[in-house]
Amino acid sequence: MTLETDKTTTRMTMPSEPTAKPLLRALGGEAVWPPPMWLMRQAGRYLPEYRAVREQAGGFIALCTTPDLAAEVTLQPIRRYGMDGAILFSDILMVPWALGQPLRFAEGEGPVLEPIRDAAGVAGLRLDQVRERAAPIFETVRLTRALLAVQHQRTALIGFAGSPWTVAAYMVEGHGSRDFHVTRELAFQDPALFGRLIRTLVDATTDYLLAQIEARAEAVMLFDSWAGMLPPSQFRRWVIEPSVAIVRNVKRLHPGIPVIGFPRLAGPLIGEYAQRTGVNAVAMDTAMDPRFAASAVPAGVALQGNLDPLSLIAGGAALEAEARAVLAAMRGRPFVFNLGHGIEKTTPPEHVAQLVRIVRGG
Ligand code: 1CP
Repeated sequence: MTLETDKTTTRMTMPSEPTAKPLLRALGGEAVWPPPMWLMRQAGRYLPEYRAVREQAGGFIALCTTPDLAAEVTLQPIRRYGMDGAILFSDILMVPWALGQPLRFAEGEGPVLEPIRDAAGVAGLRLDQVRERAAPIFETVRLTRALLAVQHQRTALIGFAGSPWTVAAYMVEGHGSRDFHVTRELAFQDPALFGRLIRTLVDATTDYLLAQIEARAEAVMLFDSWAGMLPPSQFRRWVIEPSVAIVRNVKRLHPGIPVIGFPRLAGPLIGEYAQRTGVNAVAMDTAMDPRFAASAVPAGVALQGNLDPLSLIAGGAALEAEARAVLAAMRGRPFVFNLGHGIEKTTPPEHVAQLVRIVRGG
């Protein structure tokens, strides 16, 4: 009951004039049609102009912490396709980096961190340094917003962070993994220690998102890519509860900024996630049936997703059929067209243009 009241209040404080950006209208609970669209990982290696800037920057962290270059790659897909959303170019692992955990992006093998698995490791994290270390990322937000105001007035800027569970999984494991065994074991074996790590991440993530909003991000997204590997009891404890806290913290200061949650592979728990966390929108992964999500998630909460990125590699009739199926399932409700996971680096850029034509045609 309290949650419902909160949501109503939130909606009323959101921009609702017809001139508001389509993405913000949809996230505010309006069934905008044709739906606004953007794509997860829309800036990236499938674009030749991204590869050029990436090379110029030297490394991936250098790219994320050089505002001119990060703003430039954020805008590249907007220039090409006129997307309704621009997502800050950064990475979920920049929060551990800002907390002082050594991080590098190894060519061809993804992120590598010095694993944290004991009390000393957790105690060594520097919450007090997050704002200062991440300052160039907030500067990218400020710069991108200023450039959008001049060049692309209908495009809204989305800030983001990883959710505590997913970020903790990389911090404990030290790298990507198919099953994050070490992390899942630690959460069972030493929930007090793991809980301290999660609480540190709740605080760091709150601060990091607030700073992006202060730099004028217009919406924020919480990526929980590994939410789906937990049993329900652990999902409630490590995915839902920390997300409840972050959404509450953000809404307390910025009730009008919509929050998108992405509990990837949450399956039937998607409804409970939507109701408990109070997010304005839930991003559906590729495996989610949009019709199930529409029945499980409250009607005022927007849905986002969930085209299979592999159909985007295929293009042609396969892409058209898949995109139309998603559109048909979502017609009449607040919806943002997107992929069910990040765009693949072998995606032909012209297939993205084809998708934009399909979605804009309604
Ligand atoms: O060399 C390169 O260019 C590095 C590739 C790359 C890119 C383009 C990485 C390394 N991160 C990013 C950008 C990124 N990552 C964005 C930018 C905005 C966008 O255009 O969408 C965002 C939102 C992310 C988020 C992210 N990073 C997630 C959550 C979403 C998802 O895809 O599940 C995760 C899990 C990461 C970790 C990460 N960063 C990079 C890689 C290769 C990975 C995956 C590692 C693994 O588990 O294998």
